[in-house]
Amino acid sequence: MAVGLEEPLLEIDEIQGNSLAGFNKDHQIFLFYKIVDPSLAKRWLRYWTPYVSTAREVLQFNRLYQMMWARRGEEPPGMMATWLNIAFSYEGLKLLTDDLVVFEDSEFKLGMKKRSGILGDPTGPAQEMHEGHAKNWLFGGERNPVDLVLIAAGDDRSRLIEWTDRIQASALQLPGAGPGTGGGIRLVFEQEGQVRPDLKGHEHFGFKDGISQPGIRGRVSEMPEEYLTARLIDPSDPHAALYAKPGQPLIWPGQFVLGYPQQKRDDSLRPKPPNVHMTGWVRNGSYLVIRRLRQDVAAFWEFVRREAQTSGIKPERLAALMVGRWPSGAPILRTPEKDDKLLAENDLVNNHFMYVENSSMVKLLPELAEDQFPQASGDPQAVLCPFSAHIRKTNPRDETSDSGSLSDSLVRRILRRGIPFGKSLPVDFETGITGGDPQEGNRGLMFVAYMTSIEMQFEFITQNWMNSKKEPKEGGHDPIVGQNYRNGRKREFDLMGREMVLDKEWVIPTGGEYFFQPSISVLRDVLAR
Ligand code: N7H
Repeated sequence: MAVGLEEPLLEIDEIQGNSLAGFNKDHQIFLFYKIVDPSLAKRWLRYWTPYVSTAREVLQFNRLYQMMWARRGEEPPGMMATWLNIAFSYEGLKLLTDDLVVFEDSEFKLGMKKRSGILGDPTGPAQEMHEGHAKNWLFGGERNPVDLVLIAAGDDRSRLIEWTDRIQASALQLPGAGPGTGGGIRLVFEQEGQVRPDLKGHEHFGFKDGISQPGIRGRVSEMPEEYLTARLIDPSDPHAALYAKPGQPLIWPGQFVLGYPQQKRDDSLRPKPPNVHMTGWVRNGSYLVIRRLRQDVAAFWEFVRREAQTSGIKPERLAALMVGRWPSGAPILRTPEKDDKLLAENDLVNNHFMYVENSSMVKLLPELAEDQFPQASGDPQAVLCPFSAHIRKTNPRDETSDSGSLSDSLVRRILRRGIPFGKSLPVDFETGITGGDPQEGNRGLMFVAYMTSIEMQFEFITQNWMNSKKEPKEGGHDPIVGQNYRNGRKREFDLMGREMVLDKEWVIPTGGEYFFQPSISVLRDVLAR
């Protein structure tokens, strides 16, 4: 296909694995460090650089795993891997190199703590007691800045812990390291994340996550049609030029990794060349946003139960309207009245809908089963799915807004790689009653996202859409993650013609930072040298 031939060859031996390929592991450990002695820290980095997983390694493992899974119909036993990626805050980079003119992203340079107010977090002296105030963060806050993060991921928890223990101990074993230097680095915070054992792939409120991801354009070998993202639409269907599979638009890789062609607002087929700032040593690197979001699961479902009683809408449906998907992941627009687990499991169907246009049959490759489920009707007046439902806020798809049209929503997309942390609290979706002890454990989401402009992507979604009552379409704040720094932090949400006041916050930022995840050669030849 002519368009495909023009897609760039991605340097997957240079790009770290969690961005383009995604670790996709049940267990992850995040180690946040402060650099106390740059030359010792460099030695330590030099030692670990060969262990940093590349996009090629992760991609090949994931493909083999999926291939075996598909043929056997069950998880291939004993097939395991342990992955590692490393990223740096701007302050961390400053300690390791002088060559920093290459960074044009001023938000990255400022760091998350200084942008906390822009993100809607509680700031200023009057809010100092609020858990979400940067003074109280567990890392990245005023008292606990971080210079680098290691993300380790694996299938087996005990092996992963063994591996991260080795990483930590290794710093002290370096020649020249002593008790005073801490081996060049000091651990600021450690967070373990894990896929929920009771509800795999679901976040703590109970909803399936990680369904909607951009289809990244680009090839991974010299072969003209070996794409990073599998193309599942028959080339005779015009959708094939724009979508990898139904509901997964193709986006130029320069939105996620620096140095590649970028998405244009007005033309999805022809990209914009990368600018000069993106081609220096930042090439093959990505900005990485990590935000530890504590979730108050009991408070969320208590609100849902209370509103269900007064509105007559059943708890499960009410919560689904706040998210835009049912707990199984089935989108409201494909099944407005009730959850449909079969639809949710079918990844050729579960993301195939728009907000304005009706969805229609797409011709798939001959070996794939056709979409048998009722198609989605467009919902331009938000009769079926509220304008402010979380997924409609964060990705308005074909809805026009003050910020632009369909292709504008494509330039805002991010690559989400988050994982839950903490012990689950079981929820009965029918009644909205939560079990367990809500006080026990501290649970939430390690929000992890890759992009090439923090301002235009993560901050734009947060500030202009999730935290706004009016954009992309008037209908209140995002009821899941939106924050309102005014009005006593109360949020408002229009649900089927009723204005709801959300007087409690159930997603609270408890730490975070903006990082840059460099290419393998920059890690080896610049930062570790
Ligand atoms: Fe969100 N949730 O449980 O409601 N998210 N999110 N998110 N989120 C999504 O479609 C959730 C957060 C996005 O393309 C789903 O893959 C929770 C932040 C985007 O249609 C669910 C938290 C930001 C999408 C959740 C949280 C985003 C998305 C449906 C915090 C950005 C894709 C699964 C604790 C700044 C939308 C899916 C699309 C989907 C939930 C955080 C963004 C269930 C609990 C901070 C872009």
